[in-house]
Amino acid sequence: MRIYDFRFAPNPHKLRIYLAEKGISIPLERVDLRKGENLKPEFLAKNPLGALPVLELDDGSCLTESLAIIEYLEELHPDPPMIGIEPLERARVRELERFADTSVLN
Ligand SMILES: N[C@@H](CCC(=O)N[C@@H](CS)C(=O)NCC(=O)O)C(=O)O
Repeated sequence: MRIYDFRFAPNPHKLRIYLAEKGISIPLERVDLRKGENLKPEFLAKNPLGALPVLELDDGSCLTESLAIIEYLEELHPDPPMIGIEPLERARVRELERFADTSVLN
């Protein structure tokens, strides 16, 4: 696995915070948004939207949404739980994440 990342962008930052809190180590590969590296054909082949973060799996396939990446990693590494255990708790975490994404970061 590897993660395509850019230090100064909020969605990649959210994923890096999650990885740090979980203690998960995945190699990070920098894609400089300021230089437009996300618009190069090699990167667009991984995510046609040209957005970060991207999790590339060992078979070369890619996950391209930060929340989907976090939930995938959470299912692979359930301990310690980072998005709650009980259904309502998990819904509250998703609610807050969506609120931050749509109302704070935009
Ligand atoms: N819904 C996506 C949004 C991804 C996104 O918008 N990423 C921004 C950085 S925070 C990006 O790469 N933008 C491309 C650009 O600025 O050209 C996610 O949560 O992963």
